[in-house]
Amino acid sequence: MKSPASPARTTAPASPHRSLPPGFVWGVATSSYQIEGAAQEDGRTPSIWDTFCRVPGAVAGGDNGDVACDHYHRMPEDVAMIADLGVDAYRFSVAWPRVQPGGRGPADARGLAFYDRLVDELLGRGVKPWVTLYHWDLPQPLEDAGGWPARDTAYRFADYAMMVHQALGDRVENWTTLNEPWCSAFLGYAEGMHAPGRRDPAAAVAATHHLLLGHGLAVSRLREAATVPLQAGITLNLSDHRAASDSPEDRDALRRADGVANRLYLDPLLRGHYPEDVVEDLARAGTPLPVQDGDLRTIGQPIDVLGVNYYNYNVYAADSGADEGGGYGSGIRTVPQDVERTAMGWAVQPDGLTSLLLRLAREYPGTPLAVTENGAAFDDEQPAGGRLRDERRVAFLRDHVEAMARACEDGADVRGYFAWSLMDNFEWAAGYGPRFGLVHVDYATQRRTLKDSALWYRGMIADR
Ligand code: IFM
Repeated sequence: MKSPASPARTTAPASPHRSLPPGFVWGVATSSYQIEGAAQEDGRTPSIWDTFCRVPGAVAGGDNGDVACDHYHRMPEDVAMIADLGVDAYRFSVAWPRVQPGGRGPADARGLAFYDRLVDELLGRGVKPWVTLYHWDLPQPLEDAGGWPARDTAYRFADYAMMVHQALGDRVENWTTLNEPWCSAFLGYAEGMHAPGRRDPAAAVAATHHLLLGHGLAVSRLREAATVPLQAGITLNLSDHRAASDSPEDRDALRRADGVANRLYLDPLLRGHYPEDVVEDLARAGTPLPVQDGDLRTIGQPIDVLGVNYYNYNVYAADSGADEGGGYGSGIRTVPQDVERTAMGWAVQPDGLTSLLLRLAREYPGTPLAVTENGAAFDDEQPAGGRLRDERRVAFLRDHVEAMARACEDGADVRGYFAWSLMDNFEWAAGYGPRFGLVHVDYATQRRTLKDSALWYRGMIADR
C-alpha cells in the first residue's frame, strides 16, 4: 500500500487556475435525500429510498434519511456556509416526492416553496443554483406502477420537470436532468444494492433506456418552456477503465465492462445511437433495450454540458469463473490495485480523471464538460476546538483538481468542478458511516464544523 497521504512535494505545483478557462465555475454538491430530512413534512410522500431503508439489512446500521442533515429546516444557515466558502455555484437536487407527492397529479406548493426560497437565498448571496431534477428519490407509487423499467415513468419525469421549471425557471440557468442513471438502473434494478433493491438484469436495461428517454423528453420540454437562456445537461458517473493486459481476452473484458458503464450512456446521448457491440451483448443475454421509433432522436438531442462524476477506475481481466455483478459482468474480474484507498474502499487514482476528461474530449468532441462530483470519504477524527484536520481529503482534492487542470491544458473543455460533498450526509446503502463532507456534521446536534479541506478549497478558489 502507498502511504495514506500523497507524497510530499518537492516543488510547488503551478496554480490550477492558469490552465482553466475564464468563467470556470467552482462549486459544492449535495442531493435531496442525502441531506434534507423532513421526510414526512409539508406533503412529502415516500420515495423508493424511504421504502428501501425500511428493508431489514438493506442499509448499514438501519439508517435512513428521515432527519439526515436537517437541511430542510437549516437551509438559510447552510446557504450562508456555502457562500462563505467562496464558491460560484451550488449543485443540489429537487426531491420529486416533495414537489409532486406520489409522482402524479398536481404539484404541492409547499414543496416547491422550499426550493423557491433556496434559489432566492443562493442568488441573494451571489451563488448560482445548479439544479438536478432527479438524484434517485423516485416517488414510491411510480415504483409500484413499474418504476424506471416501465416506459410511462419517463413521461411522468418530464411532467415533473415542468413543474419544477415553472417554479424556478425564471431564475435558474443550469438544469441537470438525471444524476448517474447507471446507478439508478444497475445498482437499483440489477444488483439490488440500491433502492428499489431489485435483482433483474432485464429490468436494469429497460430502466436505462427509460431514464435516458426521460432525460430527452425533459430537455425538449425545458427548452420549449424556457423564457430565459438555459443550460441543459445530464450527469453520468464515468471512469476510464483499463485492461489488465493487452491479451484479446482482457481487452474484451474491458470492452464489455466499459460498454455497460460508459458507452451505453454516452453514445445515445452524444452520438444518437446505442453502441452496436453492447446492443448485441445485451440482446444475446436476453436483456434487450426496449427502443421505440424516435426515441434515439429524443435522447440524442444536443445538450449544453455533460456532467462527469469521477471517483476512480477499475482494471479488468477476463475470468470465466467471475461475475463483475448484476448478471451483466459474467466472465469479468476486477483486478485489485495496490494504491491508497478511501473509507469506501475506493482506489485513489487522480490520473484517471485526466485520462477520462481527455477521452471524452477525443471521443465525444464538442460537448462542454463539468466535473459535477469528485471527493472522498475518509475516517475523519472528531472536530476539536472548532477544527478538523483532514489532510488526506485535502490531498485528494488538490491532486484531482490538478489532474483536471492537466486535462484542460491538453485540450479538454472543462467548465466547472463541484466537490462532493458540501457536508457529511446519508451515503445511501452505507448509511451515515462514510463521511464525504468538506464540512463535518455532528448528527446528534446538527452542528456543522468546517474541515481543513473546506478551508483549503476556499483558499484555492480565492487564489484565482
Ligand atoms: O453520495 C454519492 C452521490 O449521491 C452520487 N455519487 C457518488 C456519491 C458517493 O458515493
